Amino acid sequence: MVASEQVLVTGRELDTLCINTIRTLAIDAVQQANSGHPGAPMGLAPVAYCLWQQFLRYDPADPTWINRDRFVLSNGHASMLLYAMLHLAEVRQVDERVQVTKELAVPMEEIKRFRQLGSRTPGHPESHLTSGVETTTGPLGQGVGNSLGMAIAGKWQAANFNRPGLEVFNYNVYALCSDGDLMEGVGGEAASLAGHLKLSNLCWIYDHNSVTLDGPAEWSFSEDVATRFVGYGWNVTRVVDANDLEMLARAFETFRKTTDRPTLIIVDSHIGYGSPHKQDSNAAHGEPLCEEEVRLVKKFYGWPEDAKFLVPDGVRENFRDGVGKRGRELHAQWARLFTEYSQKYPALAERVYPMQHRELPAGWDRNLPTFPADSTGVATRESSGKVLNLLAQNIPWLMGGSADLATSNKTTLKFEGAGEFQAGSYAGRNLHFGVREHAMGASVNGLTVSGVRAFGATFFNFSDYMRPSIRLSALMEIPSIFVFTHDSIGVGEDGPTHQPVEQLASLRAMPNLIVLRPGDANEVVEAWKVIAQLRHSPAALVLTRQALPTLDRSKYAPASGVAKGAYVLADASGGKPDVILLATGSELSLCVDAYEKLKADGVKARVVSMPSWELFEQQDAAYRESVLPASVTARVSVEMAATLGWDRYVGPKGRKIGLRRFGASAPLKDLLKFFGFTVDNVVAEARAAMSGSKSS
Ligand SMILES: Cc1ncc(C[n+]2csc(CCOP(=O)(O)OP(=O)(O)O)c2C)c(N)n1
Ligand SMILES: [Mg+2]
Repeated sequence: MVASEQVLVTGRELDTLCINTIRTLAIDAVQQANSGHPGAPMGLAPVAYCLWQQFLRYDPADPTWINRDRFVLSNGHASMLLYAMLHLAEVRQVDERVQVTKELAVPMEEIKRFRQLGSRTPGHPESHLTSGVETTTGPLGQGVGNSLGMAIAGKWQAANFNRPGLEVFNYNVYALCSDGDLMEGVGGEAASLAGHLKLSNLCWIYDHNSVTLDGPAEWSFSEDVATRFVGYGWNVTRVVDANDLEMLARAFETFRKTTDRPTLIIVDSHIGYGSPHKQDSNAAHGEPLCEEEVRLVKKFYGWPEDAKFLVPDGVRENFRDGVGKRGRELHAQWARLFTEYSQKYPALAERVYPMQHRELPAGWDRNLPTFPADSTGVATRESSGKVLNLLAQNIPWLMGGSADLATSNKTTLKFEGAGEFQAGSYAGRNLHFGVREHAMGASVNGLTVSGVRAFGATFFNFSDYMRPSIRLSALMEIPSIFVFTHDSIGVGEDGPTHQPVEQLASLRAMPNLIVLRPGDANEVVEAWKVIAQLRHSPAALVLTRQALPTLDRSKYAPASGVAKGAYVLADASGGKPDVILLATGSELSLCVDAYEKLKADGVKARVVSMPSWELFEQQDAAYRESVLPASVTARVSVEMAATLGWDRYVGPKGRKIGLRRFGASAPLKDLLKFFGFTVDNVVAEARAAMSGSKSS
C-alpha cells in the first residue's frame, strides 16, 4: 500500500510494495512506449523479487564479477521485468573497456525510453547494450539454451580452477522461462542434455500461466511438463501461487540443496496479475493496457491512480539492503578468497583475467603447422582438426564439441589431458552435445558469454538446425565458433539431403558473422588464426570432407592473405590480367588448374582466393581495387553452392559457375562433371567472359 503521505512500511508489506513497484514500472513503460508486454512482468514480479532479494549472489556494483550467479530472462518479451530489476537493484553500466562505471545500467530515463531508438531498454533484452543483461533473449527457447552453456561453463570452471578450501567458481544459473520456451524444440534439447549432464547448478523457473499469445495454452500445449522433466532427470518442484514468497523461497532452497541434478521450479501464475482482464483476453499480454485498465490495476495495487514511474520511499533502500548488501559482502568475501588463491596458485589465477576478457594467452599460436605442397593433399576438416588441437593446447580455456559428428568433423581434442566433459567429471574439454544442433548453438553462446572460448560442430547442411543461435551470437557480438564440415556436393553419395547449397549465401547475409571457407590446409591455419583473435564476431568455418591439394606456396602467394578475406593467389605476368577467376574452398585448386591451362594457352589470368567475403569487405578501397581492379570485367566465380551474391564480385559482365538446383546422390567425380566443376568448363567460361558473351 502506498499512502500519499508515504508512510514507510516494513516486512511483508514492504515486499509487496517493492513487487508492485516492479509491476507498475512495467505497466508505465509499456504504456509510454505504447508497445510491449506488461502481463508477464506483472505475473512474475514476486518470483524475480524473491530470487534477487534472497538468493541471487550478485553484486549490483560490479556486474562483471566472474563468480556471480547468472540470471537469464528466457521469456525476453517480459523485458521490463529485467529492466525494472536492474533499475531497482541499481546495477551499474560497464563501458566498452569492460570497466564498471558509476552510471546505472538502467536509469529511470531509460525506463521512460523503453523501446525507443538508441535506448538501453530495447523491446527484448540485448546483452551488448545493457549491463546486467547476461544474454540476448526474445526468440523463445534461446535463453534456456544459453543457460545450459552457462551451467556447463560454471561446472567446467569449478572443476578446473577450484582447489581444496578455495572454491573460486561456484555460481548458479537461473533461467526464467515461459510456456513458449518449453514448447520450442531447443528448450527440450537443452533440458535433455542438462539432465544427462546432471548440472546441479542450473535452475529453470517455469512461468506456468496457462496462456500464450493466441489464447489459452491448452489450445496447443497439454503435456505433463513435470513428468517430462522428471524423465529428463531433473528435480521438479512446484509453487502453486506465484505470489507466495515463502513457497518460492522454499523452492529456491530446494534447488540449492540439490547437488545431483538440475531443478525445474514450476510456478503457477496469473498473467497480468491484478489486471481486470486476467486470463480472459489478450489484454495485459502482448499489448499495453488501456488507460482505464491502468487506473484499475493501480487501484488494486494500492497505488495513486495518476502516479507514473513511481518508486515509493523505502523501495530502493530495501533493494540496497537485500541484493545490494548481500552481493557486496559475497563479492568482498570472494575477492579475499581469490587473493589467497592467487598466492597459492598463481599460474591458475593468471588465467582468469584473460579468460574473462576474451584475451589470448601468450604463445597462443605456438607450433601452428605449415603444410608442404602436396598434389593429393588433405581434407580441410583434417587440417582443421590438427590446428584446433594445437590451438587448444595453447589456449587452456578453448573447448567444445560436436552434435554427434566429432569423428566426421575432426573436432575431437585428442591431446593428453583434454578429457571428456561428462556427468560428474566436469574437467574435460570435449563436450558431447548429442544430436542436438540447436541446443549446441545456444550452449556455445552460453559458454562464450561465460568467458570460455567455445566451438560447436556439425555438417554444414545442418547449420540450418542451429541458425537462430548463430544469428544471436552475431547480434550479441560474441566470438562463438561454429565448425561446419561436409561443405558442398563434395560429400557425394550422401546426396542432396546432406549437400548444402544455399547455406553459404544465407550465412553471408547475416550481419557480423565471419564466414570462412579456406581453400587448402595452409588457408585453414590462417583461418583459425583469424578466428582465435575475434572478440566481437562469431565465425563459421566451412570445411571439406574430401581431400584438397595443398598448394605450392613457393609458386603462389602465401596463405596469410586469408586475413584480408581475399587475395591474389596467382597472377598474370605484369599484374595486368585479362580475366579473373574467383574461388573459395574446394574450388580454389580447380581455378589454379584452369589458370595454368589458360596461361599455357597465352591467356593472362588471375586467381583470387576469397575465403571470406566479410573480411574482404573490411579492407580499404585501395586494397579491394588491387585484388579486383574495376577495369577487369571478365570474371568468373567458381563455388559449389548457390550463386546468389556473386554478382557483387563478378559484375554484370561476369559469369558464375555454381549451383542453381539441389545436388544429387552420386560419386563425386560424376557430380563434378555433371555440375560443370571441371578445368575445361572453367576455361570455357573464362574465355566466354573475355569475349563478352552474355552471362550464364
Ligand atoms: C521463437 C519465437 N516464436 C514466437 C515468438 C513470439 N512470441 C512472443 S511471446 C509468445 C508466446 C507467449 O506465450 P508464453 O511463452 O506462454 O509467454 P507468456 O505470454 O505467458 O508470458 C510468442 C509466440 C517469439 N518471441 N519467439
Ligand atoms: Mg504462458
